[in-house]
Amino acid sequence: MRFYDYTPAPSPRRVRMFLAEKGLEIETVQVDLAAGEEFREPFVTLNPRCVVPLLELDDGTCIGEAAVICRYLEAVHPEPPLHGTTPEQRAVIEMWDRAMEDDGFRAVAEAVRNTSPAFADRALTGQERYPQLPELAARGVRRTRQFMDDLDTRLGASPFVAGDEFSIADITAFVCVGFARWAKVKPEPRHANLQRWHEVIAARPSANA
Ligand SMILES: N[C@@H](CCC(=O)N[C@@H](CS)C(=O)NCC(=O)O)C(=O)O
Repeated sequence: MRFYDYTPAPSPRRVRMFLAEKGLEIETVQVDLAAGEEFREPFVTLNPRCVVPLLELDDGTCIGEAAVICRYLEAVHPEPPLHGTTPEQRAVIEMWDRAMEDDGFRAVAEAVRNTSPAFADRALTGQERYPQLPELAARGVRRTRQFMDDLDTRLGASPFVAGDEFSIADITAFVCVGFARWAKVKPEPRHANLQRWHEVIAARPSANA
């Protein structure tokens, strides 16, 4: 099994945190996104969508998408469970994990990719060139602020994102809060619930992954 990573990028960090929580160490290959290696061989053949993370299994099967890679790793290494153990827990955790990705990751990406000179004409991932749209950047910042507000509200009702236990949804949310700094959005002092939760997650060894 081989993990294709790029240390500064947020999406593979979700997988790194997940691996650390599971106590797993696997062969890791850095794909230098700053140098455009995602568009070149050998990576482009492994993943024509040109994004990391990617997990290559021993039989050559390639699995993309951070959430799906984590789901696979959970299936082959169930302990400790990070996706719940009962059908109800699994559904609730999956629901929150998707919400963190849709409302958080996509919002920050919308802001960053439509602003940063590093993404000029690359407002979306992949080989097709898309121009940056300033209105989308502004909307992304607004959505990211809303994400922080909603996360704070949720964490006022629940110790962890998906309930009483730490789960994959906390990993996704935690990495997203860090990613939001790229859009110059940070938790505000008024986000007391979010701040409390953030300190708890940051104290876990996996937070350094
Ligand atoms: N939905 C994908 C997103 C993957 C993604 O956007 N990865 C970024 C790094 S965070 C990437 O590889 N970008 C390459 C590029 O911008 O060309 C996932 O969750 O894995």
